[in-house]
Amino acid sequence: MSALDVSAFPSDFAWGASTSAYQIEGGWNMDGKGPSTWDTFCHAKGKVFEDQTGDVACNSYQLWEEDLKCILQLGLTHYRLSISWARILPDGTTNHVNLKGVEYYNKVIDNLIASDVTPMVTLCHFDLPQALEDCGGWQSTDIADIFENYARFCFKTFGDRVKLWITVNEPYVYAKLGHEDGIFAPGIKEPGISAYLVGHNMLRAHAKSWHSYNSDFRHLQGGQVSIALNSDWAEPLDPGCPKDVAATERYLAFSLGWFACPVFGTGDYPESMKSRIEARSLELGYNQGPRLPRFSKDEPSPLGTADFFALNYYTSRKVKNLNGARELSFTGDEGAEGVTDPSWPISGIYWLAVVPDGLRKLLKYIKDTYTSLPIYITENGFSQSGPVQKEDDDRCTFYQDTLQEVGKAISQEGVNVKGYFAWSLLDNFEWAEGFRLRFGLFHVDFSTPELKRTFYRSGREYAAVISKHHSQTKSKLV
Ligand code: PNW
Repeated sequence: MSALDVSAFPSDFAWGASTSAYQIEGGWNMDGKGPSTWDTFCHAKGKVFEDQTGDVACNSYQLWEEDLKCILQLGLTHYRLSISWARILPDGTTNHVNLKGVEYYNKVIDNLIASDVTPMVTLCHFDLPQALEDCGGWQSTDIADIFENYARFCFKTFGDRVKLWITVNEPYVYAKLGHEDGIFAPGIKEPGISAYLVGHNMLRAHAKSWHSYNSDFRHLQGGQVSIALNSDWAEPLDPGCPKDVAATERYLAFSLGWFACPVFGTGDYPESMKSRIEARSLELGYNQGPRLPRFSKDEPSPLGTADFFALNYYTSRKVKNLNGARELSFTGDEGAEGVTDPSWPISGIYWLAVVPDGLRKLLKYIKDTYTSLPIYITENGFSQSGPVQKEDDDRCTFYQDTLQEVGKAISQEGVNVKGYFAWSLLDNFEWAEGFRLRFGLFHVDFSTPELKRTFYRSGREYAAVISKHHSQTKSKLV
């Protein structure tokens, strides 16, 4: 990454790395933690690669000090972590607080701040308390108020020190992979129905929490709250084919637009989503009410409920029109299929085509379509599978090319990018793929109980980028 021109990045640019609780913490039943949907999902056989689990993962619950060393070696200005909801509220409600869990996050947050690292904290990164799943989980209307209570508890407990909050991570992924495809926890397969309901309740939960923060905490704490949205960049497979062009618009509407339009656009779902889903319900004779729920006038609107845009970007797609699906399904409603371009290298896993300039295009699209608010890239990364390569030149090239595109988005497209968080600080439990995919800037040796962390070359080079930017900024000040 030494060739990277860092002059495009503003002096207060946030250089970060991200993790999530279930993927790194382990200690799945330690010190009073309640189980989450991912504990349940992994303990059922046949769901995850080789039936691996996050029971121990990187054991960050006990080895936090080792993670902190990694953060300091990288010279990060920011670190994004998530709170395990069931670690602090074992049954998901504030009826019972697990003080040991609260102590753990107090230690993490205090250590970060003492080291001059700004924490960004996600409240729910896929791991819903199982007790809440047992009452309908994200499909239940009540979840929005329960989440709001949890969010208020976190604002009250940690908000004196945490100033950057993400309510929900990637509602698209948890809704679609968890309730349409059934390949993520909670493993529900109800195509064309549940994902829309789950997404809706996540938006309601997010909006209520933002409003709570805005009215009761902002004046005291002065922080910011957002929701992390994942999106591919998409272009028509055949730009000369109007059907592919329209399918591409739908592809973006059904992923980014699903959540960005209510929060940053019109306050409602994208028109194409509403009309397609309604038309297909009619066509397929579905008459049990609207599949895409409507926002109630009696609740706070989702519009404007974000203080910055949080984007998780991994890959891009060429999109072609898809028609004729005769069964209810999200993809049938979407009427679009994303494919990879043969010229794009694949990183570790089939879906992860490496397309750095897609990030620049997506950033510009967000600015032009949704908002001029600052954007944090809250996740972006490159995975390895197969034999470990500590000298991970491919990943180094990936980060250099991607950061170059972020720099161009700032200097050439005028996008207000405030920060970049690499996924991930450490190799960790990559959901249904288990430990076979490695996204870390630090390698973790999962074969020994010490779970030793050691630098990948990409980690060392990322540290050099941060320090180069830092010294350039300092010399400008002199
Ligand atoms: C994101 N897919 O999830 C998550 O926020 C991280 O927890 C995760 O480790 C990271 O991306 C890398 O995968 C995704 O299958 C998980 O398309 C799976 C998919 C997309 C995003």
